[in-house]
Amino acid sequence: MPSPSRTQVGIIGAGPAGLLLARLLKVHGVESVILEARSRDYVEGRVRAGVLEQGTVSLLEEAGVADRLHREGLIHDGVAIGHSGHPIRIDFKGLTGKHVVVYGQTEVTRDLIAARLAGDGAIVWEAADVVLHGITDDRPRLSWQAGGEHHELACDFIAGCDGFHGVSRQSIPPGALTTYERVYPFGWLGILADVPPCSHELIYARHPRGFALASMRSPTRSRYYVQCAVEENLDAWPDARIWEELKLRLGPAAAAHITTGPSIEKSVAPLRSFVAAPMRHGNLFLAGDAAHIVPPTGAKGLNLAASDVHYLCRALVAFYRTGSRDQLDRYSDTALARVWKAERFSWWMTTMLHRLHDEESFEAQMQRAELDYLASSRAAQTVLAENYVGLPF
Ligand code: FAS
Ligand code: PHB
Repeated sequence: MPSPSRTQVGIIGAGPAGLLLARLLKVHGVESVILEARSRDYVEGRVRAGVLEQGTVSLLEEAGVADRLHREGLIHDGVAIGHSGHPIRIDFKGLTGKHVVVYGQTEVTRDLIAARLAGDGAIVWEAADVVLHGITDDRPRLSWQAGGEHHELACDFIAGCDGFHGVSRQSIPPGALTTYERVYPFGWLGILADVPPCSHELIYARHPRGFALASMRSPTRSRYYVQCAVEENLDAWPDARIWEELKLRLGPAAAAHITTGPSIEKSVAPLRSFVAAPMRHGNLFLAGDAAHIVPPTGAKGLNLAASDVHYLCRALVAFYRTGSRDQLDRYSDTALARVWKAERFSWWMTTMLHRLHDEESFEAQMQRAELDYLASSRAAQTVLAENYVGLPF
C-alpha cells in the first residue's frame, strides 16, 4: 500500500503515546499517520509497565479500546510497601475512593494497534531515518526511508511520541530546550514468569541488599523486579539466583508464597528522572517519554504518556474545530504541571526504597524514618495513595 503523502497530524512512534493519540484524534475526526522505526512484532513484544491509573483507563474507554482491559485487567484497591518482611498496606480505596488496574502495557499496545489497523489509518512500520522538516514554519513535513525508497508526508502538526531515544526531541535546537536530569546509580532487573503471583496485590520492599517489587500481569503470570547494578550482566543472574534474591528481599511471609518457574522475559532497565521543557517547538509537540522519564518505582511512565496525550488531543481537536491555537499554546505548561508532580512522587518513592549508600549512612536513616512515618500516619499514607492512583488530569 503506498505511503500517504498528506495528513493533519504526523505522529512519530507507535508506543502507547503515539497509538493512543492517533486513536483519540480519530474518534474526534482528526486524521493522522504514524511512523514507527521498529516492526509490529517488536513493538508488540516489548514488556514494560503494568499499572494503569483510573484516568488512563478512562482515556482508553474514550478511545474505544478498553473491552479486553475490563475483561482481563485486575482491579487493585491497595498496595503493600515497607521494610522487607514488615510491609504496611496502603488502602487506596479507603483513603482516596480510587483504585488502579493491573494490565500490561504490552496488552494496551496490542489493543491500540488492533484498533488502528481495523481502519483508523496508516502505521508505517520500520520507517528508517525519520527526519522532521519545517517544524517552525507553517508547512511541517516528515521524510523517511522504507522499502529502499524515500518517502515524504506533509502535515499541519508533528507529534513527537518516539520515546527517550527518539529523533523528535533531538530535532529541537539545543538552545530552545531546558533539560533536567537525575541518573540513579542502580537499575531494575525484571523477570516475567508464568507462575501465580505471591500476593493478590503489589509488594514494594526495602531491604539492605536492595529493593524488590512483586507485581503481576494476571492470576497466572507474575512480574518481579530486583534492584541491581546499572551495568548488570544478565548472564550473572540465572533464574535460580533471581528467585533466591526475591525471597530474601521480599521477606519470609511473601517468600512462602513465591512460586518459582522459568523466566519468559528477563531484562535490565536503567533508572533516571528526566524532563525536557518546553514540550513544544513550533508545530512539533512532544508527548510521553520523548519529553520526560520517571523511574518506574511510582508506576507513572505510561500514565504520564496518557495525560500528555489527553491534553494534546484536546488542543488539536479544538484547533480543527474552532481555529483557536489557545490550547496548543498552553499545552506544554498544562502537561508539565502534571509531569513535575509525577516526577516528584517517582523520585520520592525511588529514594525511599532503594539501597543508596551503606546502611549506616544518614540517607539510610532518612529512608527508615520515611517508612516508619508512613507506617504510623494516615496523612502520610493518604499522600502516597493519592499520588499512586493518579492526580487529576
Ligand atoms: P515508548 O518508548 O514506549 O514508544 C516510543 C516508540 O517510538 C517506540 O515504539 C520506538 O520504537 C519508536 N521510535 C523511537 N525512535 C523512533 C524514530 N526515530 N522514528 C520512528 N519511531 C521511533 N513505566 C512504568 O510505569 N512501569 C514500568 O515498569 C516501566 N518499565 C519500563 C522498562 C523499560 C525498558 C523502558 C524503556 C520503559 C519502562 N517504563 C515503565 C516506562 C514506559 O512504560 C514508558 O513510560 C512508556 O513506554 C511511554 O510510552 P511512549 O511515550 O509511547 O514511549
Ligand atoms: C510492573 O508490573 O511492571 C510494575 C508495577 C509497578 C511499578 C513498576 C512496574 O511501580
